Amino acid sequence: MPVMPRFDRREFLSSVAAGALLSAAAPSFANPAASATRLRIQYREIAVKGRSKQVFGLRQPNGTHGLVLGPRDRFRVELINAVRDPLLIHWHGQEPPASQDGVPELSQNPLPPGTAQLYDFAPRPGTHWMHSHLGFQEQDLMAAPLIVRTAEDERADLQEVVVMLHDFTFERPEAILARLGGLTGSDPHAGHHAAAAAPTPAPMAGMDQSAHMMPGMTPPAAPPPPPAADPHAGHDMSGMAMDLNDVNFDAYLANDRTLDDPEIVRVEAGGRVRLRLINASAQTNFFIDTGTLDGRAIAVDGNPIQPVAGRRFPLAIAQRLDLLLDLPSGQGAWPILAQREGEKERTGIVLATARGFVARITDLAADSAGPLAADDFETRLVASAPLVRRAADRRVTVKLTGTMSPYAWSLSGHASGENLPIDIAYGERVEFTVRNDSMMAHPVHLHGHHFQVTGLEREGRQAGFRGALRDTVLVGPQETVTVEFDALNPGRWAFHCHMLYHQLTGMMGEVRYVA
Ligand SMILES: [Cu+2]
Repeated sequence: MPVMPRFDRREFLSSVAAGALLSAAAPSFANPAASATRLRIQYREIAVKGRSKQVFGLRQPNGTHGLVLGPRDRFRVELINAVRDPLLIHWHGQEPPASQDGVPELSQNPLPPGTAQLYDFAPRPGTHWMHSHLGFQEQDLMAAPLIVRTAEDERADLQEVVVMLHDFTFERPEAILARLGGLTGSDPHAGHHAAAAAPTPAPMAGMDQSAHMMPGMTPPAAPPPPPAADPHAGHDMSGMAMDLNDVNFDAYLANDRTLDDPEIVRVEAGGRVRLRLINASAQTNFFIDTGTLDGRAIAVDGNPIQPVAGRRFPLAIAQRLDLLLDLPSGQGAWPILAQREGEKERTGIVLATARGFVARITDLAADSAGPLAADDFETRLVASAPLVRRAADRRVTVKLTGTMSPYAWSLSGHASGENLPIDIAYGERVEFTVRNDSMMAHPVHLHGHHFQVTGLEREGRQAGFRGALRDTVLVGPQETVTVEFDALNPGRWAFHCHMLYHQLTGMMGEVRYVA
């Protein structure tokens, strides 16, 4: 059952009390300085489709949500826990020392309520984001943009627009996972290792097809889109049904809003816009649709690429995409939409000139989108600054396995024994071959590093290429994706599927530097 929004004055009071406690909290690895930007995790209320819900926010004292750094700035943040739960924030796309990566158990302990922590490292440029890596907090919007601008960005004559996408539920995420059949009775505050180490959930009584059809979930085999759109959509080469979405949501948000009340961004006629798109969804892949505007993709996951033209671009969970748009010279309004893969549901914002007429946009597209993993965008990408070519010192095959029923997933770099760390050594060129043996696509994320995508095997066809640098790559059902990276950031790093409910039910691994 949906939970009624909880919100009362005590939330504010507890936040104030938490603030008062801060002077007593000792940041553990550096002294807080006046130059640190304060980022306060607090409760906030948002209205979605006429109904309110209390969610999390990460705000600076001036009200800015998240963080934008300039080319000469250090990442120097005082993170303040002003909510009632322990929490920890991961700086997705950054390459900090491992102790500052914000993953429970691997990097540091969660921050108790009323405490603060200083983070201080050299930031990596690009469009990134920050989010909780603890329990279900990310689903309740404990996430915000993290943009690091370059000197070139500062010189560019264009308008930057950040668009953050979310899937949104009025339900408690714990209830969603319980209905999926995963980790019943789990502790939402448990770190990922607790989740990964949990025994494989036994099939629950009643977890049959009908259980899968309960409200809030899609049938295990999503109906394929109209054949005219894509004959292979929804099926792999053998005709087996693939699963596109395993959780339905109450809404899809772009900068916290739905299309019945979208954000209208004022733009100049004839101007140039750089969209910095962030897919901060827990469990939803999107296609970005620029409508009548020709777009040029110029960066993925914060890494510049040779421009790729188009009007429709895939954006998997946790990935980022930077698009350049040149606006026509007259007055006008141009929706930028994000459509959920496999479905008609969409969200978005509107770019509009001062006198541009903004027409109402429905939140359902005319046609269902196909599967993201069937798109060939990845193979067309070329990194602006690729890795130097060299032979791999270490090759690891990583298997993605799991099923919807029972709802249990795993990621393993070992032939036998799961959830064992993958050992690498400093200075090595490492090649991961990620083989997806399941019927669902998984956006796989490596912390603390950016890898180059160098291979894709799909439907029996193998392509080797020197693709984009990324920190998150989508591996389609029955696909194999190869990535390479240089092991230059020692420590223990999370390596996992970025679908929250997969991660919490076992698709979570570790990459570990050994001497
Ligand atoms: Cu997954």
